[in-house]
Amino acid sequence: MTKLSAECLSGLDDSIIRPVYDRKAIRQGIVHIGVGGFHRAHQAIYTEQLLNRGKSLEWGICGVGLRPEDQGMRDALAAQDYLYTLYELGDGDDTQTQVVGAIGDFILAQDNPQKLIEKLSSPETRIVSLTITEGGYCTDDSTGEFNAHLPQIQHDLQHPESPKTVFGYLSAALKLRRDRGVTPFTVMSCDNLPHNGEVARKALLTFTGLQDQELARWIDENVSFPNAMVDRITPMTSDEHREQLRAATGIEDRWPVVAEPFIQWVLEDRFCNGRPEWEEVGVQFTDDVTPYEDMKIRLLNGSHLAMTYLGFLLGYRFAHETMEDETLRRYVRSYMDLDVTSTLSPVPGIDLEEYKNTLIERFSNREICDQLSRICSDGSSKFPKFVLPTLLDMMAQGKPLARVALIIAAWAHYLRGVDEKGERYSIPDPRAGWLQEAIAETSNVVESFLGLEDVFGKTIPNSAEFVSAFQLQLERLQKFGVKATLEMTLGD
Ligand code: CS2
Repeated sequence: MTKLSAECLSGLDDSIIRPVYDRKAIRQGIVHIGVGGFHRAHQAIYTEQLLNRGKSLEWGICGVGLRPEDQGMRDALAAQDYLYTLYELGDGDDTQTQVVGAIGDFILAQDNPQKLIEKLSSPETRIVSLTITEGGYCTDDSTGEFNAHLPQIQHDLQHPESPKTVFGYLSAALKLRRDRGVTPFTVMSCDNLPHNGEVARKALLTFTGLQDQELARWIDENVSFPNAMVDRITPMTSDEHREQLRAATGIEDRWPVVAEPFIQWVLEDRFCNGRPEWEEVGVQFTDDVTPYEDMKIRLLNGSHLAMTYLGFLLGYRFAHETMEDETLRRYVRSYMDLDVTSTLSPVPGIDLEEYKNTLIERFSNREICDQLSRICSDGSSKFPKFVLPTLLDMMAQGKPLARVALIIAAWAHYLRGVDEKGERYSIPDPRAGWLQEAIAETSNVVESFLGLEDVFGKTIPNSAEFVSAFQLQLERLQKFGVKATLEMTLGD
């Protein structure tokens, strides 16, 4: 067994890809906030590929954790010279192991907020990228407005020298850059939100404007916020994954990342302070990412929600199990074909039929063991981005709503916290209490649940057609269970 470290690299098996560049010579042009599995399987890999070609040597990555929980990742990476293993698992013979060196350092904000502000202000830092989850942008889904009243935002407005949120840090660093005459960095969101760059921009400008209007104006004029579509299915790393990696390769890695072979990134080319030559390693640059992000978020992330709550209620715990269930698989495919597709504009260079076939194959990947609990998490933030835009378009088109209503009814049913096998589970959502209170209103659950305005907005609960479709599906689930409801829905 080999504990992963810089020293052990040369002794690894020849089949394992590893950094072939001098890590000490790399400068850190990118600071990435939110180093989870996804960043390490996606942006860091594109960047690593460039470094391995001897290119973009000024674009190494410094990881940042803003939350106390990020200490685990920092400690794991620090103990192994910030190296980690990407364990790529496909259903065929496309397994690949790669030790990645692109992340060269990691700052845990709570250790020293000032150090982080200085790092972000350094002229060497030219891109600040983010994976802070869909909910991390503190934006009200029903209005699109920044939620300035949140306690952590209020804290940052009152204590600009020791912030807690991403907006406090970005704002403090950009102020220093402006005052010192340093070119600002690009803010690059890599989260699954429609117009993620635009959302990041609006949040940062609103936050900053509450402190310093002139700084907000300067940011507006000088900082760029490219929109991006990002894609790679990345399960949570489990102990089984760690063990599997160890058994197959001899590498003992405290926190490897497992991912499918598929990877995609479509990115707007708007960088105010330069960027790596990512186009050389497969990133597609475009002027307008909208058709790509609509396609990806509505078809992939939306279908994930379509399969996950129903699958979990049936007692499945992994994505591939839901695809092995004929009825569920047919339901997911018909949601894609009959509901989502008509809401999409043509996507340059992409054949949607083929795209959807590939999605079903990707969801069926048995090797990565993608957890439904991961996909079920944070429903209150995911629905407004992944499913409700499709529903609103379908309502406007006068389409039948039974299939899409079932996704939402399944979520409501799942929130009771017990599956059809009688197994109890907790709800992985920061707003779990609030959601569960709404579905506990047994006298009028439809009204109380769809009345959650932060999630559903105003138009959806006011549609008599949708409300009755939702009510019917919820009643079916309660009376007849998931299987029969699916059969009835497919026959509707
Ligand atoms: C998933 C995504 O969290 C979710 O609900 O749909 O994490 C998904 O796996 C990625 O967006 C794939 O790119």
